[in-house]
Amino acid sequence: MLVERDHIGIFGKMNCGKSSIMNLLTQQQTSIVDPTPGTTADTKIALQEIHGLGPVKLFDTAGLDEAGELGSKKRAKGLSDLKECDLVLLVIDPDTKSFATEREILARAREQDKQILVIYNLFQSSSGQRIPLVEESVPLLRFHQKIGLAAVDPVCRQPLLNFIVANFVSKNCKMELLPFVEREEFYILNIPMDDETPPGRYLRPQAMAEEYITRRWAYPISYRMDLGRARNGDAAERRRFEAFLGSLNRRPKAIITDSQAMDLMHTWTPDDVMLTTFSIMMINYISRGRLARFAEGIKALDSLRAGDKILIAEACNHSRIAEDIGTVQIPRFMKRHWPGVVVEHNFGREFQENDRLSSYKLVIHCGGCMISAQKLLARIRDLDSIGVPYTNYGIFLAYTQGRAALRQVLRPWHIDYAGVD
Ligand SMILES: Nc1nc2c(ncn2[C@@H]2O[C@H](COP(=O)(O)OP(=O)(O)OP(=O)(O)O)[C@@H](O)[C@H]2O)c(=O)[nH]1
Ligand code: SF4
Ligand SMILES: [Mg+2]
Repeated sequence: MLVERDHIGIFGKMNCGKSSIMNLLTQQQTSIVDPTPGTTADTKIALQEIHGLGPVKLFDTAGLDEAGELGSKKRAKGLSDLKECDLVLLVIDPDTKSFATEREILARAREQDKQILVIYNLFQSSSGQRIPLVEESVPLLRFHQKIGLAAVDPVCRQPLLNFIVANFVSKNCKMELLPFVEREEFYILNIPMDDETPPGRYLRPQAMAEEYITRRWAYPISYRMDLGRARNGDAAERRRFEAFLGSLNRRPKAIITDSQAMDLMHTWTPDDVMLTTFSIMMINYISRGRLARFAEGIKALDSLRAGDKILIAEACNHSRIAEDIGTVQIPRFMKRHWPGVVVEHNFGREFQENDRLSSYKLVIHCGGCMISAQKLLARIRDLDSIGVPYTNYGIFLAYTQGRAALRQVLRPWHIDYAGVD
């Protein structure tokens, strides 16, 4: 497997201790450390192997608050480096007065869906007491994990490394799209097509599943279900499916279905064949293996009361079709089962700026088929930090078919859904 270097950038004001953090991480005098503000001019780069993370490229940047012409050149360089980073280490000296620079770094890094960890550099042991005041002045800081340490003290190296390893999701964390796939076994991809299905290509999750299964020397078989006929109770449509299964000389290991066909597939799938959905596969993949958290989130539905609010969040502004999941199917289901619950929507990027996030009892996130892991993880981190549960469309659509259906689609992932019956 190609191992990519994670880019870790150290950002902050002049003299907050960025270069000291660089030297702490590299265990040598990589950068010049000096009390003169603006000591680091050009970004200093170090290539390093971090135990538990693998190879990383460290960027020690100039303070972004320097005035004057040289200052603005340093700033432009720093901001361009920020774009390249996977992880932003925001170094803060809590004893300083203004936090405009920190506010700006945070806003830009969040805007770019960067992972962010906050390092309070405690010049004196009492400086830690000021952290709540800093957080009051820059409320977005509360969304990010933090550590307090003294950058010039070598004993702080291990706690800092532990902190980074525990909180940073590396690009190199190996993710299997369908971990249950076995060599030389059959896997059925159930792809209902309708008039709006674009010709010429499969949707991204379908194409990814097909490629993944093939690459593992297993056999993907596409099946086109006629949803309309099947829902109208046309017995011939079910017989066609059974005949198709019967024509294989052995049982398929699993069926991966479009979530929209869950109402049929959860009863049509034989007991000895596993069932899951493309949407569940994708959310697990893009969230870097956090499917269990999304499955856990759906339980919040069980304790909803009239007046509670839930948020339907979609990551992009895709064109909406008549039976759109977010605007039609979920609100209709909610109205039927929880008539007093308020359903709100959040489309596009502004989710990150939604300052009412903590008022929701549950966030139902879209399939996430078109967004990056960074973007989804940024959203998840925000919700985790304020304790708001979340689930996604795939899990929700399985849930609407009953708890047995939900258990069925989670089983291939070894998630034992023990919902309240
Ligand atoms: N006592 C104490 N001094 C520190 C600590 N961290 C940094 N310093 C001192 O603060 C000064 C600035 O540290 P640097 O690491 O150079 O800070 P910087 O953020 O890289 O500064 P610029 O490159 O100028 O932006 C140096 O004199 C360091 O020795 C700390 O935790 N405790
Ligand atoms: S499910 Fe995919 S297309 Fe729909 S809003 Fe989310 S990312 Fe966009
Ligand atoms: Mg420096």
